Amino acid sequence: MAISPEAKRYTALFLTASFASLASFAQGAKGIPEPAGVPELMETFGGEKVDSVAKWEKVRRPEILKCFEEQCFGVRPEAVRDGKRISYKIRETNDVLGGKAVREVVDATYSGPCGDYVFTFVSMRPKAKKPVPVFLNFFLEKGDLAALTAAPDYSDPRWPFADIIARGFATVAISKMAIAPDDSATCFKKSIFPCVEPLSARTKSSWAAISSWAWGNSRVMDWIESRPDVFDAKHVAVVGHSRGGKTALWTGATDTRFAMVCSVQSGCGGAKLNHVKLPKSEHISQITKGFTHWFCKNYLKWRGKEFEMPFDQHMLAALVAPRLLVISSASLDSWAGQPGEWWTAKLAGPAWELYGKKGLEADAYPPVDTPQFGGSVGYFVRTGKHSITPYEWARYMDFAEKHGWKGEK
Ligand code: GTR
Repeated sequence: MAISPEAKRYTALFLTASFASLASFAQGAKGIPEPAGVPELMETFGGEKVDSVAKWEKVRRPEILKCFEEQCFGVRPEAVRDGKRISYKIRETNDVLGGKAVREVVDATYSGPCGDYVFTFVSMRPKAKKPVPVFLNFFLEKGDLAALTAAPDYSDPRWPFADIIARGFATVAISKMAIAPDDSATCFKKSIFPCVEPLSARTKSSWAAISSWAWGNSRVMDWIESRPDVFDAKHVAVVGHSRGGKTALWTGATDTRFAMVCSVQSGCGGAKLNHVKLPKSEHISQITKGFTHWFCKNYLKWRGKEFEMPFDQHMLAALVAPRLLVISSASLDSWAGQPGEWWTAKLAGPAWELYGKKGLEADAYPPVDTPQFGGSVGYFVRTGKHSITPYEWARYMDFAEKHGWKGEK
């Protein structure tokens, strides 16, 4: 994948910002900036109070979803709204991890109005006697699936499948590259997009990369559901780091079959609240310059207008209710705006309360490496920099087990 000069500048900016504030949040709770003017979660855009599950599910949830579609991630064309145009073929099956697990490489074919599109994903499951929960890894693998599919013993700390299998869970990984390449030059050309509709049909609210990646996650979910003999489709988590974390949130928002969503350092456009001043963090003006292909064009109009936005990321997070949600940050990752991520977790809580559940059970920003896992919304900040590590994976499995997910070896 060619990296544009713009993207290189952007990466440099990102690194500088991260290192400039090493100390900012290492010491914990006190002194995190307070948000101002946050849009009311439990009030409709028309000003009506939302005080019941019925009102939430019939009015507020759909209008928030529509708002994020039209203003942020884009609206999907009719021809990708369901999984009906897809077929799956297992290309390869191997025994892995000394015979403890089975690996399958799956080719999915989407037959669109404008052409066929084939994408591949990889599944690893323990040789268990009953169906097991699944952790879907939306993976930021850059090599167009080469590493994922090349060798059965492939290993990567960002996808510690041996640890996942050891706890009796299955895991499936799909690369962002499988659905749409991550650069504005080719994203809409050499991808799922032209098989769905002609490029000339695109408008300011058309779906973009993040929406297409989330769509891919849902198609993996279809496949998981089609294998009730081995997978427990009622317990599937979607995990994603950074741009993958934004994708994980949008996956959970648009597809309620996912029982758990894990957003890892997803920052701007993901879990970072906009209505809070965090000068060292990424803002909409920056993200839409470096990564125009992630969002719909309407999103550009919010550049520099964060405090005027009638919607914010706590509303996106609330779309996951009443299911499980973990938002996590890294101590050195101020570019992702850690306190803004905590505020999103906190302010989404009333959606869980409607269902008689608890959101984030915490009143202050936590010290590092101290998960706040009391409610159905969890939060933690890991010591270290912007990445997903086995630490994150272990915490997500802890959270799942705490909520009754059972592995089986
Ligand atoms: C950064 C970008 C973030 C984040 C990240 C990533 O450069 O500014 O929004 O998504 O990349 O995906 O690693």
